[in-house]
Amino acid sequence: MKLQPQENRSGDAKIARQGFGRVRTDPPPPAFDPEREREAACAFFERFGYVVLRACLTPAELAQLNGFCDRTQAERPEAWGLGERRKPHHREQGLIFSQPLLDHPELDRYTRHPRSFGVVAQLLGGEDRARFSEFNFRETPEDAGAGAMNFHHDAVRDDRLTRTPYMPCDWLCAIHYLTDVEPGTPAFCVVPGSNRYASLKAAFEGLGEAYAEVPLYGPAGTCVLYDTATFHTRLDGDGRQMRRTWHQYYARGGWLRSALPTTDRYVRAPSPVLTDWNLFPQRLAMSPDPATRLFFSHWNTAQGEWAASGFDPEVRKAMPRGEQ
Ligand SMILES: O=C(O)CCC(=O)C(=O)O
Ligand SMILES: [Fe+2]
Repeated sequence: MKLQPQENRSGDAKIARQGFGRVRTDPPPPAFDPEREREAACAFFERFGYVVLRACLTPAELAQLNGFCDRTQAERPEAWGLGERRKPHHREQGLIFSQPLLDHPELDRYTRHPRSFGVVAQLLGGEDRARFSEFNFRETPEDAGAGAMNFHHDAVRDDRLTRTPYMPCDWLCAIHYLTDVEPGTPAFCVVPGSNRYASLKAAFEGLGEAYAEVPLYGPAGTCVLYDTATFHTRLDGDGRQMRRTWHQYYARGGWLRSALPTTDRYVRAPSPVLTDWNLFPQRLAMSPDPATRLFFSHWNTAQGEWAASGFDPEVRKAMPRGEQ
């Protein structure tokens, strides 16, 4: 599997393959203990739009998740895009297993993981305000080459640029490293404070001296939380070494008072759905436990139709990533 290199459109292609080439590794960003240093971790996230959390998976959990990836790559290669036909959503990503929760209840306990979930919930306005959006595993395999992924933000709401207060954010993503991430491997990389800007170029100009592209290194088990509005990329390593990750997106639930420059009578609705294809399995969407049902309550229209069919496997199969 080789990555298809992208053209540097977000930054300046004359000076760098990714972004503006202002990579800063010194000093490394702090890594917080999510339980003992929860307040400091949240304060850091509020200031910079991301935070690194230390030792969020035990060796046993890392063994379970890596074992899951190894096993499913062997038993269901098409689920990872390893089969004959690579699907469009696999092309620039490396390998991705898009919807492992659908068929694997042994993963349920990770969706509100006790190490990171306290910080996640606080950043979204409280335990009763955190909602599930998406869960997947990814791998940049050995010898994949350089992908030169562009700096980008994930889903955003326009009001982020003007609303007061800014927090809680609309969505946040937790990336757990399942393998060690260090110079030479691909690394998740952020531009701190860039969530207040509409483009990477605007962040480069607006942040001035503070503009930096910061690769986040850490051993397997490290968790990175980022506001989906923060500019980020997968910074290439040496093109030979691999990296495996678990990505989970959360959304903000409930209604919230806020202000815009034009009105102080603004109310933020629950975050819209993150994708139009992501499905939640019946056992979670229709859980007898009210807190679990609320956590899995952000349904898109595909989910609504699937639920209306009584979670018919044929309906699921007809959806673009229903089986892979
Ligand atoms: O894998 C990474 O390090 C970044 C991935 C990413 O930004 C994305 O898929 O949206
Ligand atoms: Fe992204």
